[in-house]
Amino acid sequence: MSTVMDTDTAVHGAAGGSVAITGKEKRLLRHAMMPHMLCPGCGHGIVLDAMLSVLSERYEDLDNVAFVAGIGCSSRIIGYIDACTLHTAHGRPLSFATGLKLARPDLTVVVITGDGDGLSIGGNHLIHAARRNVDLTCVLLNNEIYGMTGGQAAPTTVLGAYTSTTPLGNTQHPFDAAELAKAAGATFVARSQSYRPQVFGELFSQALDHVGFSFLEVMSDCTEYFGRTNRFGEGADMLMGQARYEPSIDADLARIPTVEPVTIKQPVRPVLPIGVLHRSSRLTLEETLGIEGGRSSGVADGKLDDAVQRMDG
Ligand SMILES: Cc1ncc(C[n+]2csc(CCOP(=O)(O)OP(=O)(O)O)c2C)c(N)n1
Ligand code: SF4
Ligand SMILES: [Mg+2]
Repeated sequence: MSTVMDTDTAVHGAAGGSVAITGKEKRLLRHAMMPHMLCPGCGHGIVLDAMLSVLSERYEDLDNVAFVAGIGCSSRIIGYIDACTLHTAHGRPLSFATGLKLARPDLTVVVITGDGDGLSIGGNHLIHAARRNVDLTCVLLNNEIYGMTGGQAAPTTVLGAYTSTTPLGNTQHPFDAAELAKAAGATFVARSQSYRPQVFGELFSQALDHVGFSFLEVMSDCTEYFGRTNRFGEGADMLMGQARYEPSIDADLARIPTVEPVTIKQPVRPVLPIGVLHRSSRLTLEETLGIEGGRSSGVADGKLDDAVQRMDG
């Protein structure tokens, strides 16, 4: 899984090529961590590049931005960002991030997680972070597999997909991560993909601007396990497979996901809506706790809702 790259070519692009990080975002790289460990063609590198690009536009330095991640190839990418980074236990980044945000409400807190980290072992933490509406941004890189540990099936693996734990094809239905976050109470929900880094950048920016729990799912590709095992081709082929997704960045809400029928004989990746899927306002956890120093949700002039006021009285 390791590839030797110098710091000018830190992030892989499609087909085993590389995207040179030469612009403003280069200063946000943690050069001492190079070479990175992502496989050629891995979608996570494209997402890291796009993320650095947004960060370099928004911030002079990352002194007030903290990244929290669990375990996985996706979670690993925070190690390459020159910011305050907390690499925590598998599935637990949202718990650590919640504690951090309550202790330091002035910080911008970004959680990076994977479909295994955030939906499997950490699924419970995700729904409760969304329910509490903690003011942080959670980016979930969904490559439909556990990449780091050898390609086991994840809760997002599509029906029929071959993985190391489903050698005869997956027989379990996958989660729709965005719908799950929305149902659990996330106040900003969006989906993006590594195929369209600019769309990712726009949605990531909106997620950072949003006050409350923002959830951004990014469809990414594990070339090494998911791609190879299912014969989806090289990195470029997998990226082109994502072209079937329709972006609708300004088409707020109300898009019904069109999931193609799949059979368990032939794995087909679903076509899911891309863009902002949900946006609402609720008091944040910091506000309901009366913690000062964070951003205001603007709901009811920052006053607690009736139930909480009755409790106080
Ligand atoms: C408590 C615990 N259980 C299991 C593991 C092994 N483990 C490490 S990463 C991982 C899955 C990561 O999958 P995902 O979050 O989808 O990341 P990816 O590598 O696909 O980006 C697992 C099962 C662990 N590190 N700790
Ligand atoms: S997610 Fe897959 S392709 Fe990417 S680094 Fe991990 S094993 Fe390699
Ligand atoms: Mg994964």
